[in-house]
Amino acid sequence: MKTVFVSGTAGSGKSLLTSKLLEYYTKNGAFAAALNLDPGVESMPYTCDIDVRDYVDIVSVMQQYDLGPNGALIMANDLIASKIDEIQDQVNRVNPDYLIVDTPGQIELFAYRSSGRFLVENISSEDKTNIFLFDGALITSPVNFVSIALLATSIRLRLNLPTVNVLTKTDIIGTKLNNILKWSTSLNTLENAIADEADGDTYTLTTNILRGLNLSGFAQGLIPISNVTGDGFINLEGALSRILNLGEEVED
Ligand SMILES: Nc1nc2c(ncn2[C@@H]2O[C@H](COP(=O)(O)OP(=O)(O)OP(=O)(O)O)[C@@H](O)[C@H]2O)c(=O)[nH]1
Ligand SMILES: [Mg+2]
Repeated sequence: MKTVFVSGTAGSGKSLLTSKLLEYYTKNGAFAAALNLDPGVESMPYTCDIDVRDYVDIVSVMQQYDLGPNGALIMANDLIASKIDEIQDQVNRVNPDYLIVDTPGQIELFAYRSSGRFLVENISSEDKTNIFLFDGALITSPVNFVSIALLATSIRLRLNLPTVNVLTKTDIIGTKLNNILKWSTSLNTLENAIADEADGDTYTLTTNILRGLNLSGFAQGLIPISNVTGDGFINLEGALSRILNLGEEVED
C-alpha cells in the first residue's frame, strides 16, 4: 500500500482533490481508498472508506470538555491519535493499493501539533508522500506566493515526507496562471516581480526568505491542476508515481 496525504491551506481543494484522485486511480485499474482525518468536516465530495468521525464526535467533545471549536479540534486530534491501532486495523482490512488521506482544514492543528505528525509517522505503509496545495485563488501577488511557499516548506519540515507542490483552481485564475508558473520556475523572474511590488523591509524579508527556500530545493516548480476540469492530473499522477513507484506508472 502507498499512502498519499493531501494537505494545504483551508479551502485549497484538499477534499475535492481526494475525490478526484480516487476516481483517477480507480479509472486506471488501481484500488484506491480514502481516509478522512478531519473530525470537523460535515460533508465531503467522496465516499469515505475510513473516517475518523466514527471514532471522535466533535460536538460531544465540545460538550463533554466544555471547549470552543478550536479547543475541541485540538482535543479531537489527540483522541484520534490514541485510536491509531483501530484506524490501522481498518486500513489493513480495506487494504488498498493507494490510501488517499484527506487532512483537516486547520493545517496548523494537523501539522504543528504532535498528534498529526504521530499519525503520519505511524500509519504503516510501503511508501508515503504528501501533496501540498497552493490555492490559486489565494495567490494574488509575488509576495503572497513566497509566503505560501514558506508555509509549504514549513509543513514539509514538520511532516518529514517527500512533498509534491500543486497549484489548484487553475480554471478560475485566468492569466494569473502564467505569472505564477513563471515565478515558480525562475528565481530571477520572481525576484524582479517582488522588486516591482514591494520595497523596504517587505522586499528584504521576501527576497531573503526566497533565497533560503531556493537553497533548500523548493524551486522544483509547481504542478498546476484543476479539480474541476481535470487539467494537469496526468502530470500530478506522474510526479506521485516517481516518488511512490520509482517510475512505474499505475498498473492497467
Ligand atoms: N474552480 C475550482 N474550484 C475548486 C477547485 N478545487 C476546489 N474547489 C472548490 O473550492 C472549495 C473548497 O474545496 P474543498 O475541496 O472543500 O477544499 P478543502 O481544502 O478540503 O477545504 P477545508 O477542508 O474546508 O479546508 C469548494 O467549493 C470546491 O468546489 C478547483 O480546482 N477549481
Ligand atoms: Mg476538506
